Amino acid sequence: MKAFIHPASPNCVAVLAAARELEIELQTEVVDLFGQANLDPEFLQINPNGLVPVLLDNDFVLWETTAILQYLAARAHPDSLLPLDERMRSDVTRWQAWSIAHWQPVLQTFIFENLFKRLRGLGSPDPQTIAGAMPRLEKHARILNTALADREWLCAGRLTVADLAVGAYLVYAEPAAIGLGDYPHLLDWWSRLRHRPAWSAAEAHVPEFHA
Ligand SMILES: N[C@@H](CCC(=O)N[C@@H](CS)C(=O)NCC(=O)O)C(=O)O
Repeated sequence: MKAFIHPASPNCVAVLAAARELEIELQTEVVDLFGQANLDPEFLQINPNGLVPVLLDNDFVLWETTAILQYLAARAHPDSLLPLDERMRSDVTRWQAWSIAHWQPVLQTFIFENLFKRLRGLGSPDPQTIAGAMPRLEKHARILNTALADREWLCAGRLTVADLAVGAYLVYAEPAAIGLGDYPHLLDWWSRLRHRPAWSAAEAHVPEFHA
């Protein structure tokens, strides 16, 4: 299988970590997002959204990280990162959906304001945007922290693609100054996740940005 990726992409970190956890040999091709190669007509044929990651399994083209993570898991080792049990699998899907709907958008706000604006010379963070996003960050960090209070992993008593999906954007928590000190269970879980060899290897290619 092959994946179109970019090393700075949190979603790609999740996909690369999943492949390593599942011992899938994934050939990778970097799409130069900074040079807008994702908008080239050839790439738009592969993903009309012009986004990475994209997975290719022979003639099957799959975009959207949620789908890619589930596909890799189901293909490689059924009942590992994606449980077969219907309730457990739905719980995994629930956290992936929650991540897309609530968690990633609020983290993206902080990443854009506190990190990418600086990197791209777009000016200082907008205090009103940050203040407006803070209640959403607190609400969702609290939900995640509470869910993790009595367990090591989000679902099924083991690592699943839910952890990979929810963890993805935290690769930028520090350089984007996303304060998570009030959420000890969340931080313990994040530390467990990022210290797994598969995750560390996937994250190793993320450029180092400093706060
Ligand atoms: N919903 C998509 C989002 C993918 C996405 O936002 N990819 C980013 C990198 S993490 C990207 O390709 N950005 C390029 C751009 O916005 O031009 C998914 O979950 O795969």
